[in-house]
Amino acid sequence: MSVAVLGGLLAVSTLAGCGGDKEAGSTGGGDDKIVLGFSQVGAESGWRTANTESIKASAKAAGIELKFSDAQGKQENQISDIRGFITQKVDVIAFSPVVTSGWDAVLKEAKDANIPVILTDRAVDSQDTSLYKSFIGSDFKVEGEKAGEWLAKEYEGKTGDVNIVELQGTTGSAPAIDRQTGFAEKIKANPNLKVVKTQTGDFKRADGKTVMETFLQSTPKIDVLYAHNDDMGLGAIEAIEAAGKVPGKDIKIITVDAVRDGMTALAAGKINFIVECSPLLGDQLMEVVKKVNKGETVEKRILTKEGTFTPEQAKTELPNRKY
Ligand code: GYE
Repeated sequence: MSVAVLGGLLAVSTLAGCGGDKEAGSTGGGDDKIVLGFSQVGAESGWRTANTESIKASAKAAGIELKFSDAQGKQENQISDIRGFITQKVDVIAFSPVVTSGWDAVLKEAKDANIPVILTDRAVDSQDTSLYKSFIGSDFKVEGEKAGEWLAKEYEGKTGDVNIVELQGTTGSAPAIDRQTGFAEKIKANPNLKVVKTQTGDFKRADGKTVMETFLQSTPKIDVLYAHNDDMGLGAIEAIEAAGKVPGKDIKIITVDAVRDGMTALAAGKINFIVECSPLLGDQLMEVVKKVNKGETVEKRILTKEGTFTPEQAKTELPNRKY
């Protein structure tokens, strides 16, 4: 396996047979422009908004005609979007699967129609990986591990129970599954670190707030909140403050994404640690769209490069933040 840096993204090359079954410039909008059908999850978070903007801007810059649809968080909408793109004979289909399971039938329909599919952001659990050409996005398990490592270090050598509550992302989505697993693996060496409550907040700020309210009511001693994204963490902060507690002090907070609102709360000390997850996938997606449209072989897995931030680092980074 080779690893290369491509335009700020890491490409892990397994070169699974991707080319050949699609002719250059075939079908689509009737002129030379590539037509890309993109089915987006929805508009649930700041991350998603930045991701949508990135895809739209990059398509424009690349001269690709984008047919964009917003599935409003529903898998059935994504499936009908994809079927619509097949009927319209777009050149390439890309989508960010809301959940991991249940895609095989529609992906098979796209394959039978000879339309290449690219996954962006989130993974599917299909065993048949020939159903898509490439998967561009983050390693969510590593993100969970980074969150867990920070916490394990924070409580290293200390005694007493540490009660952790977890706000999970959308149930059944790749980031919710992997961020939970990676985190759990890294904290298990210290038996003091206990996840006492875990519940979905659907990656949304409003849900993060209401679920945190119930956590606060049912669990008198909460030491740590691990939220699978900034938005849920920000909603939870409102609930924590309303309960008369100080976020970042009475309750330590770890989130994932590092969008501007999250970084602002981190710089203010209301969040203690953020694991970065970049939504800027547009340019890389358009490069891969052009290649698969020509029938070229592409990297099967393209990994986003990302870091982590402490409050001090957030202060330095904030003026440069693009999303
Ligand atoms: O972390 C969250 C969004 O799939 C990586 O979805 C994405 C996640 C992101 O709603 O904010």
